[in-house]
Order: sequence, then structure tokens, then C-alpha cells
Amino acid sequence: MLQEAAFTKVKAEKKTVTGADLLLEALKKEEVEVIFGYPGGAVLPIYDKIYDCDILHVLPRHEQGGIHAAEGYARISGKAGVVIATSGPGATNIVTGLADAMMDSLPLVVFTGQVATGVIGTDAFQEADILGITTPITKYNLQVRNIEDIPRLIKEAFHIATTGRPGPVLIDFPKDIASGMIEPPVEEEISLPGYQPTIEPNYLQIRKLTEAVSSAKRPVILAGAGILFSKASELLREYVEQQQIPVVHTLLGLGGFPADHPLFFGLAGMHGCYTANMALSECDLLINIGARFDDRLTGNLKHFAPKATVAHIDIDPAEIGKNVPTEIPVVGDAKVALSMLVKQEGKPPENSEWIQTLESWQKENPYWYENSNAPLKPQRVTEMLFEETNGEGIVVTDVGQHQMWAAQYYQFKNPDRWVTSGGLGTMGFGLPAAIGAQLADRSATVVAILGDAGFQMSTQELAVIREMNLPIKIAIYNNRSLGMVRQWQEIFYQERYSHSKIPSQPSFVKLADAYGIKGYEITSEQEAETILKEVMNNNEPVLLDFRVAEGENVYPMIAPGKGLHEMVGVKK
Ligand SMILES: Cc1ncc(C[n+]2csc(CCOP(=O)(O)OP(=O)(O)O)c2C)c(N)n1
Repeated sequence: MLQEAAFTKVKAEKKTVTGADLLLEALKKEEVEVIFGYPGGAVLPIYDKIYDCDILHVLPRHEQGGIHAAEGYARISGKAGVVIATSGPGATNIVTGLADAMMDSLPLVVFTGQVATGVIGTDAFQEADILGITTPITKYNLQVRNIEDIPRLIKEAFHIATTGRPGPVLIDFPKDIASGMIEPPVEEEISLPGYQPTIEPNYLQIRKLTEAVSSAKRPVILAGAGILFSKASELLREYVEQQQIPVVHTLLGLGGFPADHPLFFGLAGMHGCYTANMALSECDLLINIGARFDDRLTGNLKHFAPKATVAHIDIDPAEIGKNVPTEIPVVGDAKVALSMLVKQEGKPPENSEWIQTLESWQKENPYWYENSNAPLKPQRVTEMLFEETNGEGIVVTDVGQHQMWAAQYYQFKNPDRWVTSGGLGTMGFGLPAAIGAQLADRSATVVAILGDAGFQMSTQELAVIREMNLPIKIAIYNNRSLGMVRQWQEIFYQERYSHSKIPSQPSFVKLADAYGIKGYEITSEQEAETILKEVMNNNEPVLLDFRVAEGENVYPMIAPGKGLHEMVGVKK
């Protein structure tokens, strides 16, 4: 008996680290600056270690807020956003954020607590099959089964999330794995033979593209978010200036090419500008760099780029030819592809007539709206926010009309200043994503442009803004309605406004006050001018409740089923 006790003691002395220790150690090795996490039973062993850990921990007031904040952080910092949620309801609360990050290729490493391995599958308290639930909406997910694997698995998770086409990775952590003790394991290298993204494109494809550019008369580059992920903005500019190729942007790509550049011809897609959509409709060579030809961009595929040879540069081979037949596929990193393209000896295209045509379209068919002092016009508010921030703010939006006005009227000069939920279109994204964006760049002026309805899907995160004193400028475009839904009902459902009007909104100023944040109700352009001057440059959060015109619509617009050339609401 005595001998056995002594043996147990020796063993106990050797067991020096827990699974949770290994997790936090691995996060430090990855140089994680911030964790967006919410505690609960299954992650208590991890939270007990977080108590002594010097990585900043942000407590959102809802797990969905936490994961959207991590997305905002990832988009601006270029690093993986880190999230922790407990098992069961904590884990299911982050599902929307995972789907959002998957759609918009945002790198996240998400840890969920899980019930102990011995009771998995028994419907134990707060058990949810989060691997089953999230398999289609994660780049990769796994459950830790052996404590000694933790350092390698976490290293692999960060590698997978941030390389190739970025995306969310989820690691499910059973409670006994987090609290179990072992001797510190030997550091293992990652080994992922099945995951080898192609970085350098095939040289022959680069040649083929160069030749196609030389012989094109009406080339256009469609620049997507891949430009931002691969940090290729400078090289894109160099290539465009060398070859004199006009550029249009996708919604998520905004800022990848400077909006004030003479070869920039605007945002394309459902609410894009006339010139960008006509450029895609009339071009003879379309070079897609890092965009995925989604339906909001292409409109009816039967009418999309009908006269063009299509080239597509993408790090994800699955995207090439998925929606649009592609004659020149180029698989690889956008920056590497552009660095190869600028070195090619290729004669620039003879396209001066094409550029003149685009310039005249741009002059004759700009975005337009009828301004008035009151009711305040949301387009004018966006222009004022642009002016007040010199076009250098970080703009984060929610989803709806305000999002489209932000994309149309805020002219991004620089990359990585734009955070929006593009693919999933997630209401409730904006406010928490602004928190993450501000944490990624403390010195930036962060403007959160939100609708009055989307704001109410995550108002609780005002508490984080106050607590951390983040000087976010919250601009609510308050049209007392689900504006984008109302617009569709007006145009496509004979003005039958089924549940899209909310005349009895609460006082957002009083709500802000309850959280200790100063708020203003703004009803005219004059008022907006005075208040913006007062608040935009101070170091405090503020809520601006812009009472904007209720019936304003976003134009131009491409109706579902129509081609890009069939825009309505274009200035004549
Ligand atoms: C979670 C979620 N639910 C529903 C929708 C559908 N939807 C898209 S835009 C919109 C209206 C948004 O209204 P608001 O936030 O006030 O913005 P506005 O369009 O008025 O600018 C709705 C309901 C969505 N995108 N996301």
C-alpha cells in the first residue's frame, strides 16, 4: 500500500501541465493579442488559466457578438481572430459567425468547450454535436482526444485558418481534456500532407494571360477581397499603371485599389455603379483577381460578361469555373501572380478608346440622390462621414440599405479600412465587428454605420465599448424600418409592407445613456454638420441617431434574374 502511494506521488509530481495550460501556451506562441470569449461550465478549466494569463480577454455580452468582433479583428489585423465559447448553447451561439467567416474567408480559430469524453453521446447537460453542426461552415474542425496533441493541433489550426484561402477553424475541447494533466509534451512540427495550397501560379498561365492582355481592346480587372488577404494592393496598382487596365471592385474588395485613382471605375454588382456594371458587360477581357463571382456580383449569369474572355486568379481552385466559365485559370496567391505579371514582357493593350468610354459613362451616370436639409438623406450622411474622416477611417457596417450607401459613397483610399458582412449578409454583425476592428487598430477612427434594426440585434455590445472605452463612432441610419426589406416590398411586392416598418423604435439616445455613452438625435444636415465636427475627433465613443428619410431607396439596382446591363434607377 505504502509503495503504491509513493508511486502515485512520483507520478503526480511529474504531471505538471493541464490541457488548458497547453492551450494558452500555444496561443502565446502564436502571438495572440486578444481572445473574444465567454465562460461556462465546460470551459471553466480554461478560464481558470485565463485568470493568470496576460493575453487581453474581451467579454462580449453574447457569444455571437464575440465571434463577429473576432471577424472584425481578423479583417483589419490580417491575423486570426480567437474565440472561446462554452459547450451547448455557447457553441451554438457562434454558428452564425462561423458561417459568416466561412463565406467571407476570414481567419478564425475558435475553441468550444465540450462535455467530458466519457459522456459524449449521452445527451449530457449542455452537450451539442458542434462538429456535426459546423462541418459545412468551417474550413476545418476537430475534437481534441489526446492532451499531448494539443500544441500540434493548435499550431495546425492557426496554419490552416490563415494560409491559402483563409477561413474559420474550430477546435472542440472536452472538459476532461482541458483539465487533464500530463508531462509537458515534446514540441511536434505540423504535418498536413493533405493541405498544400498552391501559392505560385503556373508560369504558362501567366504567359497566356499576358498575351490576352496585349491583344485586348476592352480589358477590365475585377478586384476582390483576395487582393486584401494577400496584401497585393501595391502590386495591383503597379500592374494597372503599367498596363493601363481599368479596375472595378467587388463589395468585399473595396479599398484594394484607391477610389481616387483615374483607372478606378467603381463598385460592381447589384447596387454597383453604372460604369462598373457596364464595364463588366462590355469588356472583351475580364481579369478576376481574388473574387468568387457570387450572384450579387454577376446578376443573371446568362448575361454576365457575354463578350469577354475570362481570366481568374484565385488561391482556391474550387472557385475557378464554379459559376463563370473561365478560359484562363490561374491558381495561386494574388500577390505572387501580380509580381509575375509585372515582370512579363507584354505590350500594353490598345485600349484608349475603351478608357474614354468608361470616363464618359462615369461622368454622365454617377450615383445620384435628391438632397434635402430635412429629412436628412442617408447618402449625404455617408458623404459627410467620408469628409470628416478624410476617407481614412475604418468603416464597419451592418446589413441593409445603409451598407450599400456606405459602399457607394465612402471612397476608400487605402486597403483594410472596410469591414462588412458580404456573403452571408448577417444583421447584427456591425456593432461587434467594429469592436474587433478598433482593437486591431487602436489609432484609427472607426465608424460603425448601422441600420436601426440591425443595431438592435447586438445592442448589448455597447457595454463592451463603454467598458473598454473604445472611441467608436456609431452612426445609426434610422429610417424606422427594415429598409432593404421595405425597398424590395415596394418594388417587387406592390408596396405591401409586411412587417418591415417599425414606427415605434426605442430612444437610442436613452439606450446609449444607459450604457454611459453619449448620444445625439440628428434630424437635419445642418445639425449633422455641427455635431460631427464636435464628436468625430474626440477620444470617446458616441452614438449618432441620424433620423434619415424613411422611403429612400438604394439605386442603381439590378432586379433578381436580370443582367448587369439592366440596372434601374440610373441617373439619366
Ligand atoms: C440575421 C438577419 N435576418 C434577416 C435579414 C434580412 N434582411 C436584410 S436587410 C434587412 C433590413 C435591415 O434593416 P436595418 O438594419 O434597419 O437597415 P436598413 O436596410 O434600413 O439600412 C433584413 C431584415 C438579414 N440579412 N440578417
